[in-house]
Amino acid sequence: MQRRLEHEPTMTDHQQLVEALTSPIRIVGEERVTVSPPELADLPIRSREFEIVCDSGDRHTDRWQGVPVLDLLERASVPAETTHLLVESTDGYRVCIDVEAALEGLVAVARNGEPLTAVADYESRFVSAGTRGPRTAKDVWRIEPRSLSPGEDPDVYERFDAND
Ligand SMILES: Nc1nc2c(c(=O)[nH]1)N[C@H]1C(S)=C(S)[C@@H](COP(=O)(O)O)O[C@H]1N2
Ligand SMILES: [Mo]
Repeated sequence: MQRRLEHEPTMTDHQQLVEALTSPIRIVGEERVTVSPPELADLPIRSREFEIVCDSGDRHTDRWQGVPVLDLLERASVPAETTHLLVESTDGYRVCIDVEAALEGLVAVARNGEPLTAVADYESRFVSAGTRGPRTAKDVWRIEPRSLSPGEDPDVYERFDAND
């Protein structure tokens, strides 16, 4: 199946993006599913612009290309009461993101049309609107919907000390 990334004249072909993905992504919803690299390659790739807020307060707007988080979650039946997503990286890094923001996000494999493997030392990155830089987890391997009670602090589910 031939697909195209919208609005990205510099985008290298889809095949190159897909071949860059070596690691499956596990989705732990009501069902547990593992989406293998070939299955990831069969999901639509979308191009979306996000503003990422750095720790320093700087803001960067880039156009990211990747697999919509929603498309991944739909494979695993996400409970209606979900409030947050735990997004875990292969290095043990873990972030806890408000589900409303996360569902509009991508597991990106390219930035501004350039495959991440070509411009960085990671192959995927979780990105969503307004997400602070430290919460854009690289090399995503697991996504788990969680239902936090009102007033519960999402930060306690996170692990930032994996490395930087
Ligand atoms: N898996 C993983 N993702 C990560 C990190 C990490 O250590 N591991 N560091 C985070 C932090 S603290 C920042 S500021 C950004 C850095 O992104 P950059 O390399 O594009 O500057 O990635 C974030 N994503
Ligand atoms: Mo950071």
